[in-house]
Amino acid sequence: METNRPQGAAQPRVLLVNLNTYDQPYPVYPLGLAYIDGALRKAGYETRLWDSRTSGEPVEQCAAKMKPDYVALSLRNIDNAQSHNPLSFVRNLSDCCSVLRKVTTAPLIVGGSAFSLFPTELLELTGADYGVRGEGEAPLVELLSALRDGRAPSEIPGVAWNESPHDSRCNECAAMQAGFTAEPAHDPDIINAYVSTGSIIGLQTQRGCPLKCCYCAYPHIEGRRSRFRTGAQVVEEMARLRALGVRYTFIVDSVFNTSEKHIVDVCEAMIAAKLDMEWECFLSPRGLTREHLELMKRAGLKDVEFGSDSFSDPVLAAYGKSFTFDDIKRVSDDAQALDINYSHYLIFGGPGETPETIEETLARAEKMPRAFFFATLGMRIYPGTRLWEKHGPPATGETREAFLATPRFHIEPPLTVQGMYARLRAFRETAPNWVVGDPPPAFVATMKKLRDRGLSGPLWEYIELLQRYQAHETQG
Ligand code: B12
Ligand code: SF4
Repeated sequence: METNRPQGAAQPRVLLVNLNTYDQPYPVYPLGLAYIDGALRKAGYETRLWDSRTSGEPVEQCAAKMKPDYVALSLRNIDNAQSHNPLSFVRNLSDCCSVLRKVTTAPLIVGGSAFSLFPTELLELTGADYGVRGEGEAPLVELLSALRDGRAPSEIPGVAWNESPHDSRCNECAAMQAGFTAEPAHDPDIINAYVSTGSIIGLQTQRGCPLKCCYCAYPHIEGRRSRFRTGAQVVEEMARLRALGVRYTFIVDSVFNTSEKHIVDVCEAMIAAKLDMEWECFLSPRGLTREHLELMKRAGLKDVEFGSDSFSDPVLAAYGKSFTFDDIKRVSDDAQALDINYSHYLIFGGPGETPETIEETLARAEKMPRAFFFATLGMRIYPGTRLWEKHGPPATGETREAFLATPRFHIEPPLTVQGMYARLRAFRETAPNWVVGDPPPAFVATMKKLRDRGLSGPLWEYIELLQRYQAHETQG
């Protein structure tokens, strides 16, 4: 086995590892690791990012050459969150840890949104040494300095460690999570490789969501208190991305419209900067006015993903949403009037859903002919949510691991995944603007070809066109 630290090295070295190879709806650029990279460089570390998609060599070869002092692995997805076609990605992390152990004695440290959901379980399962839950920049820098100084890391907020072989522990995140402590470090080659596959590079303008939808893990991952970047900071990053060839970006905030002041600050800065960049984002129908949408459109907003969940008021209330169907209809009409493409994300089968409320949602969707719809079947049960308290281990007495190993979904009886899938697929036959769960393989292949030819953006109009053509072929 190689020794970790090369003789005479000035700066400690950190190998950053992005394991995400899932390509639906397209390969996703590792923005979280870019933030970690930025924070480590700012703190004086030498870094190198190994990306499962774009690095030409196996991770163990990269580690053997680099001889890192620490390895920081990012786990974005535990699974694909699709109840009718579940896929788990946990094994990738365990396998990667095993191969790395053969070539380096550097501590293996895991973080990322998926890791944050099951930190102690994932630490045990993968054999990694440490983990960081939630926002990673400040805790990781603190953890590395504790490890270098020989201090116990068990006092650091958000850090997970192995107390003994079968006793992994994780500290709560700091009550006032720090927010943005460094700018993300973007590697031009990696950005370029993602852009050339039609991927949409992410950009974050805020962290945290103060709302309490019954199933949503975002506040658990990012915290409840909103932390905002200024319009000037957002535009500075946009300009950097623009210089790297990015023309369209995805604002990855859990919800972009949490604060009117923030919308105005960011959009006005974008308008003044005249960057010729387009973008999309998640919006909540709650409190969203036509003036907000108009301002966002002037700032480059092209496509909106509304986290609507259902078009039935009793279901919206049971899901803990803070708006009604009237709000959804109003913001849809506004987006349409302003000629902004928009889609609704819908979750079928959660608490309060019945066969009748499903039909109500479908009937109301028909009244929005220019919208696109993304349907998820069943509600993934995540720790830190009300759904977890009611239908997860605290209520059923099962282990937390059981909800990690195989993705678990709540489906309100008497509904079933198969029944809902059949109903929605039948509905989709006459509604090509619907995507139900993951798209079929033939369809994925065509979308990949389009993206490889340089088409960027969400491509919803192509999805609709392809499905229209497919339906025509089937009839013919
Ligand atoms: C935006 C988003 C999307 C966008 C991405 C757009 C884009 N072009 O980037 C879209 C809509 C395409 C999408 C798709 C999917 N998504 Co998504 N997405 C998100 C969201 C809201 C934000 C992700 C993000 O970019 N955050 C900003 C970055 C900066 O934060 P971060 O990655 O978490 O990194 C921070 C920390 O995690 C940590 N960190 C990260 N890595 C590391 C490593 C180390 C060593 C350390 C110490 C720390 C650390 O520090 C970072 C900086 O603070 C999250 C929910 C959330 N609020 O986190 C879900 C989320 C990540 N998505 C999720 C899922 C499931 C998916 C899909 C599988 C859904 C689907 N079936 O289509 C796909 C998979 C896409 C893919 N190919 O990987 C799940 C993952 C959980 C799970 N079940 O596995 C999440 C958590 C949502 C949820 N359901 O709770 N997604
Ligand atoms: S679903 Fe959206 S609004 Fe609701 S808690 Fe999650 S991020 Fe916040």
